[in-house]
Amino acid sequence: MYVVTDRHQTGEDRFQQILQDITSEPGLMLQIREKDLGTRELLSLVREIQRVARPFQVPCFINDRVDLVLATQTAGVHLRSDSMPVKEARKCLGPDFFIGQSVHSQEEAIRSETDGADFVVLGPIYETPSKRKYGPPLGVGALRDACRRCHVPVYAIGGVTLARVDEVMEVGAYGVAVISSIFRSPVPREAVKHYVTKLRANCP
Ligand code: TZP
Repeated sequence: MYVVTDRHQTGEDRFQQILQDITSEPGLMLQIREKDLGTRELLSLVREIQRVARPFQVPCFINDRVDLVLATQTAGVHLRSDSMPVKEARKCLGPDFFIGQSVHSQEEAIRSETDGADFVVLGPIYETPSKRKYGPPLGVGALRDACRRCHVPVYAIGGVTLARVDEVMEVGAYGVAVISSIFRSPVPREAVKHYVTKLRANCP
């Protein structure tokens, strides 16, 4: 379960509270995706999140910022499709950090894998207000094709809800990446718990 942060969906206070609540749930990875923060603000947010996430060994990924990954020694970087190329990021990070990448088509997913990404996040699979700029949803058919062709884990993102977990896992997704169904949930910790239970039930 890959939870992607968006403090704009909650407000600052609740955001911190949610992170504290969910990080103790097993089975979680976090992507810190606060793209509008300046370097120093982002650095202190990462350190704050590490403080709550480290005791539970939650792997944290920083969106786009290879430099901050090195500075804070988080698990790895999450590249956008227009970030520094995977190969360049690998040169900076070496073999000991993970590199994930957001992709928006099967072709991008395969390229990302060939370039050395450790996992890809494909979407939007479903319609989502969180991200309209990538156009219409790709649908589960595209997810199925990407999962068949990629060897690295493929996470489904975009409009994923608890009710859709079975469907995306059935077509071969390794897991799901979500924003609003956690950050807009009235009880985020319970929501994470339900996701993890459902994902585990779908594991071979
Ligand atoms: N990339 C593709 S869709 C998306 C991102 C970051 C937004 C996912 O948000 P939600 O609220 O889980 O649909």
